[in-house]
Parts: sequence; C-alpha cells; structure tokens
Amino acid sequence: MLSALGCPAQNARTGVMIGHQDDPVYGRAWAWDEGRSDVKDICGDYPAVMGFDLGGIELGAAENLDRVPFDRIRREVQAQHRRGGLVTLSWHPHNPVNDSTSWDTTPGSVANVLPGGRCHRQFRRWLGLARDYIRSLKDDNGRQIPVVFRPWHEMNGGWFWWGSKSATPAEYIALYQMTWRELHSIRGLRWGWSPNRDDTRTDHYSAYYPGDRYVDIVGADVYDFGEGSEAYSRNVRRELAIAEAFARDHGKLLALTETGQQQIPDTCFFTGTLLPILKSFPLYYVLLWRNAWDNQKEYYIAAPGMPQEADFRRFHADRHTLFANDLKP
Ligand code: BMA
Repeated sequence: MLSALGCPAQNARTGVMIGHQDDPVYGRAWAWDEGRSDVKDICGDYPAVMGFDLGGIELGAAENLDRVPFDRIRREVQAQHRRGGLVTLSWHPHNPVNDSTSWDTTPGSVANVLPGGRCHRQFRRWLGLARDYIRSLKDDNGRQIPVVFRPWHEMNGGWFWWGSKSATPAEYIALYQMTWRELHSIRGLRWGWSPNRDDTRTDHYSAYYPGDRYVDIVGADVYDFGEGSEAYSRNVRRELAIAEAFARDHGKLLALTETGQQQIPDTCFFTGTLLPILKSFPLYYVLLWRNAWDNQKEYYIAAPGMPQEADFRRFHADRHTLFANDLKP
C-alpha cells in the first residue's frame, strides 16, 4: 500500500501516479456535476493525483479563471485526501503591474513586485490571499492537508509575466524565493518547480533553479500541440533526461508536471506513446492537462464515447500506472 506523500521513493519503484487537472469538476462534455470525472466514467477509478488552479484567488474572487468555485476546489481537495490521493496546485494569477492576465508579458513585471518595486506591497497581499486559501485546506479532523504547490511554472518560456520576456533569471529566482518565504510555514506544503520543454538548450534547469532549500519536486512541462506522437516521444524523453539528471544531482523527486497530446489524434497515445515513457523514468507522478468544458481544443485525457476510451482503459489496467484505488490511505 502506498501513501501519496509518504513514500515517494517507493512510488518511483512500483509505478507512477497518474494525475489530471480539474478532474472532478468538469470534463470534455460536462461541467460542475458532483461525483463525476471523465477518468472515473471510463475506469471506475479516480486519478491518483488531481491538479487545481488558484488563478483569481489573488483578486478575492469566488471562482478561479476557469470558473471553478474555490469552495468546490476545497471540497474536492478534501475528497481526494480521503482517497489517499495527492493534490497539486498551480497558479495563473493576474499581472499585478497592470491587472492584466498571467499571459501579459510587460517587461519589468517581476522587478516591480520584488522588494522596492512599485507593486511589492500589493503583491505581498496577493501572496497572503494564496497562503490563507491553502491554509484553509483542512481534513475532517481540522488537520492541514499536505499539497504540492507549483507556482511560477514554465518561466523559461516567454508567455507569462514571470517568464523570460518579463524577468531576468535572477529576478525570477527572487520571486520564487519570496513566495517560499511567505508560504513555507504551511504545514506539509511541498514545492514543485517546472520549466517548459526547450529543445534549444540544456541549461534551463540550472539557469532558473531557485535552490535546494526552496524545491521538493523538479518537473517538466511538455505538450504535443500537433507535432505527433513520435516527435512528442522524442521531446519528452530529451526533456526528462535533462530533468532527471538535474533532480538526481539535487536529491529531488522527478515529475512530468504538465503534459498531453492536444485533442489526442493518436488513439493509442496512452499505451503506445505515454506508457513506454513513464516506464523509462523514475517519475513520482504525471499530470495530464484539463479536458476544458469551455474549449474542445483543450482535450488531454480520454473521455467516455471518444475513440481513446479503450486505450485508456488498458493504460489504467497496466500495473505501472497508479490510480486512486492503488493508493488506499
Ligand atoms: C492553461 C490553459 C488555459 C487555462 C489555464 C489555467 O494552460 O489550459 O485555458 O485557463 O491553463 O487552468
């Protein structure tokens, strides 16, 4: 028997925990039902890992950027904890410099939120709101539920305000460390950190690494946005080889923190492409991205009635893939 946060080394030996972003709150063809999940509809089992996003918590909003109510996320985190599963939280906050979205890349954004910057005080309040929310994730006995917090992801790409277009690596590292200082007192909080795939270099892990003290899990975000399974496989293996060596050198866990083949044109993607990759690396978990209720393009995990259904059932049945039923508390 495995416990999600208890024995990661054992997980790495016996299998990989399979995760899905926003799994129990909406799917490819439904939204907001209770007790539902595309994965459960196909396999009768929930993913071992569930990802949720805090984007909007900094504004005091009741719903996140994808319209998921934060109260609902809290209940789903509690339910996943009761199953013995793991929860990971990403965060797509607005850009505090101009209140635009995460995808605003105004130069100097990060410098402005660091100490001495124009938006520093406001940004500390935002960090406080994120901290208060994560602190509110308690189990039935009022104990803090341990979660993986993975802020400031894909920093080496140029599409977020904390990314390479709007911050130097030194500014980025200062941002991550400041965030750690504001939140690390939360009991059981684990820190995920994940660059995006970059085929043009091998030093992006070392360039942006916040430091051993600040990170528990080294991850990689790698997607297939239309290149096809063969290219995807090559890209993931190349990226994970870099991440694995880096994680090993720093004594950290390794995860495939965001992935998927957009719209899954390869109907054998899960057993034919993803599974052999998962068997080649000592991964703690893999997180497939969301089946967006509001955007048919964002389809990353098999859904009922879709051509990938049978393949995903075989993927679930493989001994190497761990779902919630494999993780009884
Ligand atoms: C992104 C996309 C967006 C979404 C955001 C937060 O990668 O999926 O559509 O709003 O994640 O979930």
